[in-house]
Amino acid sequence: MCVAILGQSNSMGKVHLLLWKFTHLDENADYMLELRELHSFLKTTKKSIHPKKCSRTFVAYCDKDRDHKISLNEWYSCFGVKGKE
Ligand SMILES: [Ca+2]
Ligand SMILES: [Ca+2]
Repeated sequence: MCVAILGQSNSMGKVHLLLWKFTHLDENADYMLELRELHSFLKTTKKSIHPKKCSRTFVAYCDKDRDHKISLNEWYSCFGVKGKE
């Protein structure tokens, strides 16, 4: 299950970890995660999943405004964390 990666991290320091991961994955530093950038994340997350297929599922699940990119807010809400007000 691709969605299983979402429950991977514990609540302790989750926001901090997510922010670190986001900026780490955001190679071109535009504060949006594209499919290409998510591939490397999914590749390192679990070897048994198919990166291509799962990135699509991940984006479809998290991309609320359907621009095929994950913003920081979408990233947070996707992992069950509320973005900073
Ligand atoms: Ca980016
Ligand atoms: Ca989006």
